[in-house]
Amino acid sequence: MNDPNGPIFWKGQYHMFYQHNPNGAFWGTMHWGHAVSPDLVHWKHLPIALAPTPGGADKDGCFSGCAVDNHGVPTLVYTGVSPEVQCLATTDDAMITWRKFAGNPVIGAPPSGMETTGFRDPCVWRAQDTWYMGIGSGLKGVGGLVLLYRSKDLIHWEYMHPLCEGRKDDQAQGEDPVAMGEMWECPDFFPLDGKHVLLISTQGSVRYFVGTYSDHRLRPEAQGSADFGGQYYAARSMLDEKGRRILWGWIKEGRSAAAQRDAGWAGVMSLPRVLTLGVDNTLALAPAPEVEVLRGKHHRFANLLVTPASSSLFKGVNGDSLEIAAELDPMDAQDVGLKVRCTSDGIEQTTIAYDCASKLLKLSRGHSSLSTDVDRGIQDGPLDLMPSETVKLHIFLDGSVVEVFANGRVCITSRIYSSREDSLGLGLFARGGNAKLKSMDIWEMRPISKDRLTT
Ligand code: DQQ
Repeated sequence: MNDPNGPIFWKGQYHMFYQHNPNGAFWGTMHWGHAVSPDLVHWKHLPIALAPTPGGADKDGCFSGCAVDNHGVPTLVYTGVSPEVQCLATTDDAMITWRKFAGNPVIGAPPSGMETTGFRDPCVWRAQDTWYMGIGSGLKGVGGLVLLYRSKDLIHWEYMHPLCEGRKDDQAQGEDPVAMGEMWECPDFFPLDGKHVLLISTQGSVRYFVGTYSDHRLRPEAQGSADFGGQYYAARSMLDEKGRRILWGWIKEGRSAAAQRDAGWAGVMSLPRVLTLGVDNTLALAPAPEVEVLRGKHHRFANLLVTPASSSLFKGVNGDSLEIAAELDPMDAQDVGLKVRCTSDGIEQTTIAYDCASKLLKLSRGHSSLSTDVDRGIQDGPLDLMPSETVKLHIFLDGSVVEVFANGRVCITSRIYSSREDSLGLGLFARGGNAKLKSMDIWEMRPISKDRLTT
């Protein structure tokens, strides 16, 4: 799988679609896979929702898009290729069999006169009696943009203007809009806590713009990265029955194409992340509390001094499926953090640490694996602590997946491929001074596949 597509809460269930190649663990012949869940945690596969139609507008693939409720009719809006055009498909309440609109494509080309870098991944919403569609695009040498269309019926669309462009606002903030991505993929646009948010995926990461939406244009007032790992991409959100804005992302692989084929699978969906606005209109992300249902055996530690000499691993606490919530006071240490997926001799280990001088949260994979065929770079994100603020890490380990949430505002999603079976240990470390572990809760997580739900 790759991109999440059209997540939608429908008749009491969470539906998730995703870019899927049924022919193997490699990208190609894009279909829409489909899964359903009553609780965001336990999922059941449903039949493939969309497949390319030979000779049709999507003959070369059903690319990313969204799902909307069109007055009671679930409707998928997606990009057919090639060329990139926008298509519709509908179903009934059961959401099993999808029928493509006979008049596809509903938008057959970008606005005339525009030489776009791409024209795909529609995001559709309704305001009063009008539908709006943002389409991911860009202009070579200028920057990415989202093209805005409107329609009364989802079928006849009129181009308006860009919803948001890389060029102006980013130049004002000193960023080179071309370097920031000449093609904005997978736009996702929604209101949040009194502002509007646009997410786009470009240059390997998901960026957000938070701002004011008026005259059908988004004027960004803040921007940032939804995740700093560089392995979280093409994120899409949904609104659930509780009014929460929930974000899903595709977690990419960090191993060779051959290893992916050998494994028989590639790509994985992130945990659901609940979005809110943080201070200064930044995006705050937290794991959905529903995930707590998988918590098994619990361990707790508190008030431990961590010194540069502390090197032992916690006894009796290990695993490759752990939830860890730790609060650390860096005191006078230069950096402080956790070692995870660690062998007792320390030969394999992954560190997640706060570097006080550079004010960076760092996930280091230099020793994550003895394999030479996997990603090993350091992934980092800026975490500027306020005076007296401690480092609060919320970490999920799940096989090769690591998802880190720091202080509610910085996420790093990564992949590590331990080669030793005993890379399961957990420890703390500090360098350049002493730090304090204020508290740490660890839960061994139960796999959903062995859990109670069978429907
Ligand atoms: N993946 C899809 C495209 C999208 C890209 C194709 C982003 O629609 O732009 O699989 O990962």
